[in-house]
Amino acid sequence: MEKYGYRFSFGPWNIHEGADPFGPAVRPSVPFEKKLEAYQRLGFDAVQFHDDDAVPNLDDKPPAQIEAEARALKAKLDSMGLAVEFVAPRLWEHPMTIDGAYTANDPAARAYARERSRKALDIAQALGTDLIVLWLAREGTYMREAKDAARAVDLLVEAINDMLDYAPGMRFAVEPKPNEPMDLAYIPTIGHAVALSFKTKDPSRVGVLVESAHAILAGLDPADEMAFGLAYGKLWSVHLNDQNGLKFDQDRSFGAVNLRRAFDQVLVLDDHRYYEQGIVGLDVKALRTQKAEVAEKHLRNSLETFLWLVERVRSLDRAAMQGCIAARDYEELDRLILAHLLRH
Ligand code: 3MF
Ligand code: MG
Repeated sequence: MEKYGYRFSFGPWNIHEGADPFGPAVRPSVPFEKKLEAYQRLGFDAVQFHDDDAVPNLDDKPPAQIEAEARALKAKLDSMGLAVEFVAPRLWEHPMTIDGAYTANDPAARAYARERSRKALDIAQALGTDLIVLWLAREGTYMREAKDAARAVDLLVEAINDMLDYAPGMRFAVEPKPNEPMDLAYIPTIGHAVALSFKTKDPSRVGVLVESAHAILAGLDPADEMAFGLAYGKLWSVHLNDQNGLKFDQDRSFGAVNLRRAFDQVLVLDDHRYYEQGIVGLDVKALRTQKAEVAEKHLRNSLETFLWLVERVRSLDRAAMQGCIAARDYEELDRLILAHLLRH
């Protein structure tokens, strides 16, 4: 398969049992080893990890054991030719994070979050990646009056500064999402994340991850969110997927809802040579209706759609496009793009 210089990744959570808030699992769990085989079978290059995907139950393990398990995992991944894209501290399941992690009102909860983050950094270093992703899942409110939203920004900066000090070789990509699980998140967009980075002690090591669905849920265009990150040299990862309007986070296959919106994301990534700096992550979930034996097709489809769109981007008649732009004939430009996508 021609990959146009791109490398691809997903996380073990993207092969999923199909449970949702209203019903149980509908497919058996796929053992981690089997998931790793799927990466190879589907043509992926790298794995994304939550800290406890890499080292299960890490809250109950001493640092030496955490490091030994992470090193054993790294050896296995090396033997399979798989890289590690990033590690993300999972700060949204433990009882200590019920009311938030870095921004919890309870100082003991904030201390837990920092301690857990240091463990995630140890794991990332043992796995040989320099990238940490911070999805700030519970950093926000259900009840606006319960917290001071200005102080929350300072608490986030303090927490990131702590990680910057702890691991001087590591970079941090903030993954904004406006809602879910919280009603209102403190860092809902890429603009917020970029601003946050400049309040930390080393902005050169704090960047962003754009997830298509999260941008759409914020009422924004994912391609423009990517462009904003690129303009600051801070787009260090992407979670491509799709989303049908302002609903729950759907993690639909890339391009499945709005092909032109997907094209625009590939256009901005390709024009700005994203393939030279980052891996294309696909944060997609199989539909709950999908039977177990075909519950990987969302990954195959998303990767293939991305590559089809790279081909469409690179074969676009740029002179004709520039002609439309110069003439300010945007209806003609509209037709040119649609005709090109539809191969007319
Ligand atoms: C939630 C997400 C998360 C993050 C992941 C890595 C479970 O909407 O997108 O996926 O991407 O935790 O940061
Ligand atoms: Mg994501």
